[in-house]
Amino acid sequence: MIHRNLVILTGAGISAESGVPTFRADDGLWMGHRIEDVATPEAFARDPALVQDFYNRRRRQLATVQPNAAHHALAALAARWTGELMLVTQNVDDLHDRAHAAQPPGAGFQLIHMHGELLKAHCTATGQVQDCPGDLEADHPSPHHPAGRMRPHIVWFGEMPLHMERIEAALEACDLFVSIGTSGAVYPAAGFVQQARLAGARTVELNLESSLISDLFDETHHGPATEVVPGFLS
Ligand code: BJW
Repeated sequence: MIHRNLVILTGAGISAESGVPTFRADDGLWMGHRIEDVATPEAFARDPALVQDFYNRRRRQLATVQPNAAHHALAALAARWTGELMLVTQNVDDLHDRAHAAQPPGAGFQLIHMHGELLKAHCTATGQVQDCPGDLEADHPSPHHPAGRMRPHIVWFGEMPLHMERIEAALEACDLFVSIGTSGAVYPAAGFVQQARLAGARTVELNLESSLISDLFDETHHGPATEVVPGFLS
């Protein structure tokens, strides 16, 4: 079968070999922090300084890493793909963006950051988004509204992921769904494979090891993303 409509979901595993820690490994990103202390709206209300500091450190760390062979292989695919290709990333880093800037994608390409972006912030009063390349203070005033404060443009637990309508539409229309470097622990992203299956798509998982949802895929290929992604896409 020739595939035309492709949805690719990526998670922290695709950026691991660039030096960005994953979430659920023993030495993962939240080592030293309980997830509830940093990645919920309640945590931000309780201790904005802790939460801003956590994201400030990750923004600084992002400046020290580069896209890897897996990001570049996806960018090369997007540059040559003549059908629809939606790349949905759960990652808040900008490594896909940088890889695609180096190899401009075709007209049918969309990149969606469903869990937000580390290098953006939004106003708590209006929701307006702006670039945020550097640090934010705990009580950073909003330029958009006198009552607002700027917060990381990140989807925390209990908040609605971004662009869900566009993602659902692409899943309903897709004939190939590929999941890369995600544990299947967080919804709604972990449910995308079932939605793609309902649409009749072939489903493929590329991950270092078995994930929580490996059984739901038609095919799984295990190994580091810098090897299995270029290998699968070539
Ligand atoms: C490699 C590799 C290499 C390593 N090569 N592979 C019960 C209570 C409360 C809430 C819920 C509940 N049940 C369900 C919920 C909902 C909740 C949820 O799913 N909770 C679960 C914990 C159960 N979800 C939400 O709240 C979401 N919102 C929501 O549901 O809104 C309502 C809604 C209703 C209807 C429709 C739609 C929505 C929001 C979720 C927000 C997630 N945010 C985070 C934090 C972002 C902030 C930050 O970055 O600081 O996003 S959580 C964190 O997990 C982050 C990630 O994007 C996400 C997924 O993690 P990921 O990418 O899978 O990473 P890991 O570390 O888990 O896995 C890495 C994988 O890579 C592993 O398998 C490795 O083996 C592999 N790997 N090295 C290839 N080199």
